[in-house]
Parts: sequence; C-alpha cells; structure tokens
Amino acid sequence: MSEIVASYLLHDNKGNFHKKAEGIALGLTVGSWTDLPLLDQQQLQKHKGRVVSVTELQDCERVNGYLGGEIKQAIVKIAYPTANFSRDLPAILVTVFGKLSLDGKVKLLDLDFPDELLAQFPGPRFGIEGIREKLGVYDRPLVMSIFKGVIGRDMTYLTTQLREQALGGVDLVKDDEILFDSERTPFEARVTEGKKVLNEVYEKTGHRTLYAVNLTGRTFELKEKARKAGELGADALLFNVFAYGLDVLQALREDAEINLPIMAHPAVSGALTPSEFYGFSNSLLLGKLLRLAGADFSLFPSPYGSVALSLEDTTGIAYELTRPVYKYKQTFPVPSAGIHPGMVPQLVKDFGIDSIINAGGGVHGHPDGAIGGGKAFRSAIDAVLSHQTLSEKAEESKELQKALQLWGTVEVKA
Ligand code: 1AE
Repeated sequence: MSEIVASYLLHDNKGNFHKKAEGIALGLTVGSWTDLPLLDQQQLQKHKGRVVSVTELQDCERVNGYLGGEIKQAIVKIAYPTANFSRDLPAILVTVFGKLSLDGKVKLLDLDFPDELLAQFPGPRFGIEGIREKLGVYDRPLVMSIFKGVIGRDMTYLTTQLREQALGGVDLVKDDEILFDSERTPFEARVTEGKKVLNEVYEKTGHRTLYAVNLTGRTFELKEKARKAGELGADALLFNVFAYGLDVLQALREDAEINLPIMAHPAVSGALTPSEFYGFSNSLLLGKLLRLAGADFSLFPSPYGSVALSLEDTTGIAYELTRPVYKYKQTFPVPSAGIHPGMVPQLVKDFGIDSIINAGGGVHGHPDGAIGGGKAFRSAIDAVLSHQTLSEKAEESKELQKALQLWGTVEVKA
C-alpha cells in the first residue's frame, strides 16, 4: 500500500504519546475503528492511518522552564494511505496537518513521499544547472542584489538603481518583495525597461545580469500576467508564495507557456515556522515543499544576518533543496537578510559554491553606492575561492576594503 509518512514533534504534560498517535492516525483517516463491524473494517483497511513509531525524547529543562511544568516530548511518525487524497499539496497538507495543526503542541517536521506520489510534482523547471547556463557562470556562488527604497519612485529611479547594481557585477537583481504594481512603476514597464538597461550593461561590459520581477496581484490573474512577462522578455519571476499558497506556485511552474525561473520569497512564512512547538519545520516548508512545487530559488534568512534562523534550520533547508530526490532538479539556496561582504567566507563555508549570496543594504549601503557594493561582494568571493583572507584581498580591492571598514568581517566558525 502506498503511504505518505508524516513526522511530528509533540509536547504534552501527560505524555501518553502512543494513545495520542493512535488518535491522530485514526482521526485523520477512518475515524473510530474498534467499534466498526468486521465488514466495514475490511472495506476501510486500505484507508486506515498507521502509527509507524513513537520515540520519546529526554526531558528538556529549557522547555520545562518555558512552558512551566514537567513537559514530555516525542517524535511520532504516522503513515497515511495515498488512497485517501488527491494528488495535490492542499489535499496532502489538510490530511496530515489540517485540524491537527490546531490541536495542541504539534509541529510537522517532515513528510516522506512515496515515489509514485513524488512523480506527480514538477520540481524546478530550470534548477541550479539551468540558471547557471543562463548566466554562463559555473564555478562560484552567484551574487544577487535587491532593489531598495523604490516605493513611491518612478521608472527613472528604478532603472538607475538597476543599472548601478548590474555595473557592480551582480548576477541577479530582484524586485523588493514589497513592490507591487503601481502607476509610476508598472509591472510591464519594469520588465521592458529593465531588459533594456541590462542589455546596455551587457553590451558595455560583457557581464550578464538577470532581473526577477515581482509577480503580484489577484491569484487568478497571475498566470496571464506571468505569460505576458515572458512575452515581454522577463528573465525570472519573484513570487511571494506563502501569501498565495504552494499550489499557486505549482500551477505557475506547470504552465507550459510560463517558461521562466521562479524565485520563492519567504515573506509570511515566519507566521508558520518559528515556534519549536507549532507549525512547520523550515526544512520542510522552505526546503522540500518549495522544491517539489517548482521553485528554482528559495530565499531564507541566513543564520547570521538581521532576521536570523538557526544554522541547523538553514543547512536543513539547503540540504532539502539540493539533495538527490527522485527526478527533481536542484533549487538554488539563497541565504539572505542583513548580508554584507564580511560574511562571504562563512556563507561559502556553510552553503557551498552552489548558493546565492543575496543582499540589499549590503550592496546599496556601500560608501561607493551599489556599484561599489557589488564589486565588494565579487572580490570577497574571489578571495574565498583563491584561499586568500578578506584582508589580503582588500589590499587590491578598494571596494572590499571600504566594505570591511564599514561592516567588519565575520570570523569563520568551524
Ligand atoms: C529573507 C529575504 C531577504 C530580503 O528579501 C531582503 O529584502 C533583504 O534585504 P537586506 O539584505 O536585509 O537589506
């Protein structure tokens, strides 16, 4: 029988986890069981949830102190027959974590999909390999910068900012996720004028930069808008997936007429993941499920920036985005938020070459502006790849020197 296996972290002051697990396995599938007539039991057997394991964890003083009392915790695995749901993420999520997400201290840690179910999901269209091919860059982490302070501005302001970012040598520029369609900076003009600027920079410097435009608006208008963006020559789409839902991302990915890489922004995911007692694990939501639904890039807060996640969470996300799974291409991990050039050695150590270093303030806040910021990041990457320290490299790169003077260097932790 084909089953999806969900792993949960449970906290409870009574700690009768076997009973609780049985309750979940039956409650989310066939309901009551032992009271059913034998014939019904035979008919419903293939729909019945199953407790796979219950592993009680050691008491944790910190959790006891936090919740006030002697709290028991356990990891519980439950298998749900795939016969119970249609082949889509909304049905799967409601089965494994629908009402259960409202029922006490339950955190969904992971989902193990059987191959026949995995086969229903698209995964990224381009993935790391496809994005590298578009850029012709294969041997270093990519650098991305973010438009900043563009609300209320006009196209001249935006195109100037785009030009400067590209001239700094960044590989990608993304819209700020809070930039929506406006009269002064409409979606279509951002695509066409952005393309013009980036082509000019390419003609002048030979450096290719891709621009991810923010795909926004009502859900049922998104496909049409994304197709239009493709026709106008857009490079990529930024998408606030957690404001819309994973299934919307999947629908965009699966549309054959939307042949564009999709960059998933984590906005709103912080309402679903940060508690250690409730919600989703980051590795599941920002890692496994985003990749399954088709994101080519997954942005997430790095462990050492302004809105930090733990190192364990971020490396867990990156692992799910890149490990070999079924037929899926790899999704680019994009550790973000509060990133500056002094963090590059630690970023490369933690996330490797196949990652994207993404910065807004760390590019625009450079004393020489966005051009200097981009150059400082590129020099920092060159330093790491040629086994130089940042201070050594700063002797030949004045942009890196100024960045280090302003932001300092993060000491690399083992
Ligand atoms: C986690 C997403 C980061 C992001 O979108 C953003 O705008 C970061 O800006 P900075 O680099 O923190 O200024």
